[in-house]
Amino acid sequence: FMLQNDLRKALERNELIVHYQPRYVVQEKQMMSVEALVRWNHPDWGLIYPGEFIPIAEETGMIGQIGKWVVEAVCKQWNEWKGKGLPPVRISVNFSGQQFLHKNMEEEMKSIIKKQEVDPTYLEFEITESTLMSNQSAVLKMINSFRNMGIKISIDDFGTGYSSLSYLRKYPVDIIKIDKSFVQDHSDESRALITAIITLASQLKMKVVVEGVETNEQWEAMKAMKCDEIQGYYFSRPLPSLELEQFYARQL
Ligand code: G
Ligand code: G
Ligand code: MN
Ligand code: NA
Repeated sequence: FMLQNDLRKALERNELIVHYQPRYVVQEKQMMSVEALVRWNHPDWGLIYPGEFIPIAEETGMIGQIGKWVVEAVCKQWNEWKGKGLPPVRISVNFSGQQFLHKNMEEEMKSIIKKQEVDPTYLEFEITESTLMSNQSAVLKMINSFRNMGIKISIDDFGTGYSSLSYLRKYPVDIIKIDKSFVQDHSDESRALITAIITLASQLKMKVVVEGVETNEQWEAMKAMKCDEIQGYYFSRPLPSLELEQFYARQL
């Protein structure tokens, strides 16, 4: 319907924007990476969130183009911050399953990274358990080739899908992002699961990010549990790039 047609024009009209949510590294006591979250600045409807248009992009086959646009925008941003003399931050980008397995994705990512002259070790691609479940050999191949390029791979919303443990054995991922539902439900069971995931990840040489930390109590609890990184409204909401820059500069 309407949004669908508008989305086709959104790219050429430059209506997509990227917000950045800081991630706090517990050991370093500072922000060292950010998650890129795309938004659509619609001329009539205002800011539209990805939950509303990413599904449309998938149904209409525009997800490949939008994904490329996001990675390119992120690379440009990384260079802009570098040019301003800020110490480099790692930027993570969300990939839907369809997007991760999109035809020529590997070559296209390579060419964007080369053209933008970004150090790929500062990029991270987030995929979900449902992606890991889909076309397993193709997904494994993509993970391996991105990691060979130096890009980090994380499992997003960890714990909300299925068979998490077999995926940890099967796929060489760098980071586990524990879904926000675990920290937000204050049950003993959820806390025990977070502890168990942190222990397991450290044995597997993977890092753990706890998402959705909103209160001081949750913040202190997660620091005490020695997760590697914390992301959530308590530290910062996702911010427009200029505000992120100011947020980052304040800690330097
Ligand atoms: O920021 P917000 O809460 O609106 O994000 C909602 C969802 O949209 C999250 O699940 C996030 O992973 C997804 N999302 C945000 N940016 C992108 C993107 O660039 N590509 C894809 N595929 N998903 C995104
Ligand atoms: O699915 P994914 O993890 O990519 O989605 C991240 C989404 O979670 C973003 O849209 C972001 O706005 C949202 N988010 C980030 N921190 C918090 C938080 O502390 N609480 C809640 N409820 N949502 C958060
Ligand atoms: Mn994410
Ligand atoms: Na998540």
